[in-house]
Amino acid sequence: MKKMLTALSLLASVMTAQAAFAGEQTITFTIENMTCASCPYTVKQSMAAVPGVVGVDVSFGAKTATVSFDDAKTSPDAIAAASTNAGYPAKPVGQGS
Ligand SMILES: [Cu+2]
Repeated sequence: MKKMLTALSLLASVMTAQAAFAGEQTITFTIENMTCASCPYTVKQSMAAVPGVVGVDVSFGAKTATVSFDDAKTSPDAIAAASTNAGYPAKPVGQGS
């Protein structure tokens, strides 16, 4: 019971935080084909070029890219497409394959 209450209050605080940053979301993608240390740079540049993207953090080790974006200006699909078109297929984490 206590655990559930903790989870609920955590959820409430997350929702409050999202309201404070209306429109800005963060999503993590898995990135394929990153084979050398300069690949993350290419992925970052291609994602950052999408209008509405606020920030990109690419991890070469984890093969992921965490992207902050304004959901009024772009979408996860558009961001993934930018990386995919650059030769690095991107898929949102947690949405299967
Ligand atoms: Cu490379």
